[in-house]
Amino acid sequence: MKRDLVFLGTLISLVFLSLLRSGSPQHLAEEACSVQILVPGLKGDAGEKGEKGSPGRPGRVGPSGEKGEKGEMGDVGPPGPNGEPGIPCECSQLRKAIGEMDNQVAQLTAELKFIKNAVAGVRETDNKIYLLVKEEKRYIDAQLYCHGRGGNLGMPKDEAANGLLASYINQAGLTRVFIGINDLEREGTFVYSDRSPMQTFNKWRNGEPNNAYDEEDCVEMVASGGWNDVACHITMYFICEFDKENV
Ligand SMILES: [Ca+2]
Ligand SMILES: [Ca+2]
Repeated sequence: MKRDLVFLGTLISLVFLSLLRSGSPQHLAEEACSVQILVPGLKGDAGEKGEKGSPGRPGRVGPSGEKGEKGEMGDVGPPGPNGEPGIPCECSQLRKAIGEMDNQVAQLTAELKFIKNAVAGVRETDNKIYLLVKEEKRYIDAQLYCHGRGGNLGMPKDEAANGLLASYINQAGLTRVFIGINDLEREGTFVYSDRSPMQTFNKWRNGEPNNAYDEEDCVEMVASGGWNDVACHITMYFICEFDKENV
């Protein structure tokens, strides 16, 4: 192919030379330029395919889309996991405080009841105050109750005191109450609850004290003012007495 081209080029050169020799010098010069311009070389064969180019730059960001409509509310989600366990509190102090307050409330309630009883009506002599307590208690608890308030179970040591207690019981509509007499320490030897011995004065009912069932070591007064020994573990109302000088 190249050889053919060289041949063709040589042939064209020869044609030019023959034309130059046959024309005027000026004409020849113009002819030479014209030929060179007007006659391009033959088209060459297509070259080999080039290598793939580098990727182009990314395009511009497009405009924002239109705002969509608000969707409907979703369903309620499932419950979350359990939280971590709390820190244990120092409860022992609180429990102790609450326990103490409970005790105080109980104590105040008892005091209030005592005062209400007292306001409801006491009996008094020149040197004594008697209080009928309308709470059923065993002898020992009744004695503790009176002691706790600075007194004793009622101890009728003469006719006047005994009569006063009897009327107190009657006016309250009661039939019996504990009074402060017992033979707990020595069977058959009755003493007052302040440990003072029995004197000649007594109001034993007929046939009493009989220590029935071998268990009667405490004493009740009945509405008539008479005394009877009874079991200490039974419960009934009772009368407290207080020395005025101690109140
Ligand atoms: Ca007895
Ligand atoms: Ca008896």
